Amino acid sequence: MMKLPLTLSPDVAAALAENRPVVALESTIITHGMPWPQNYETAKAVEGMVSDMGATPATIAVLNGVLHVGLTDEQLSQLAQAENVAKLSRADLAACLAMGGTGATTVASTMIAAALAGISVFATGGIGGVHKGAEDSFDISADLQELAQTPVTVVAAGAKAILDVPKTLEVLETLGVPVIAYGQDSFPAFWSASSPLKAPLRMDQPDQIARAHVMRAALGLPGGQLVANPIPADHEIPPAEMNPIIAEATANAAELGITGKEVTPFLLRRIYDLTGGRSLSANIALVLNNAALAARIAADMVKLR
Ligand code: PSU
Ligand code: MN
Repeated sequence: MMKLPLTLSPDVAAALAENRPVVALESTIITHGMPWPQNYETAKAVEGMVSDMGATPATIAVLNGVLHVGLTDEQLSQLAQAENVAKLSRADLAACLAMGGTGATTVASTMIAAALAGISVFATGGIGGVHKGAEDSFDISADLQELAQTPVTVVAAGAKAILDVPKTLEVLETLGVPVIAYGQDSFPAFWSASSPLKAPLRMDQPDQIARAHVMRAALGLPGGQLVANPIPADHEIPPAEMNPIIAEATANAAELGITGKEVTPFLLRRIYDLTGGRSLSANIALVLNNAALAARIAADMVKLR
């Protein structure tokens, strides 16, 4: 067997060895989801939030053919400034490692790395899902399949309205992925705390989420859970304001013939421009909120081991 080029940072390795809580963090949000320097500042703030909440942050990326779980400040800063970094999903990970490449991990590939390292909880902003017009484009993120296969609980702020949210929920149901709204009945809609859609499941306590994760494994079920954590109320952007902007960004993507893995980064950039950066401040606030909840779930998870 070829040895997997997987490196845990000393902090992450020590926390895992001592059964202390660890929270995985993705890197595509840094390289493709936010502009420099806010991407770097946010990544550091999110790591800081996880630490403040008593867990160890493990930001994940591929650097020169090595899958890193836990990055140094310098690695993070270089990745945040690098141009044309590859976006690595499940399909790309082995090829990038085999060719000695560098790339940022999406939700799907961050889950894969986290599971390999022994990390059960992961915080991000939004997951990929079923794109609007998927009935023609077939554009469905590999993140959904990953949630069905890989045992990591992912804390996100629901799904963005750049996606077809009802279809995303249908696919998650088909795949048997538990979708848990935290502290409310409605499924949060990223920039808005609530939506007209009811979440399939609701939990009000982090330890219930941790117990459900462990219970699924005990049942012999593969896969993880999606925790949908509403954006803090003071950072919400009303749907009435976002919807026309999303429609415009989506139309621009179609006009320019953007397809495949370029779609999500293009829409995020375009929405940033169209909102004059307001989408970004909301995004930063919700990622921090997700990091805090993920740290609490991780703390409850280690008690169950
Ligand atoms: N949604 C966001 N911000 C992001 C992403 C999605 O609100 O940064 C990123 C995540 O890394 C996610 C990926 O896993 O985009 C999904 O891309 P695709 O739809 O190509 O699978
Ligand atoms: Mn896609």
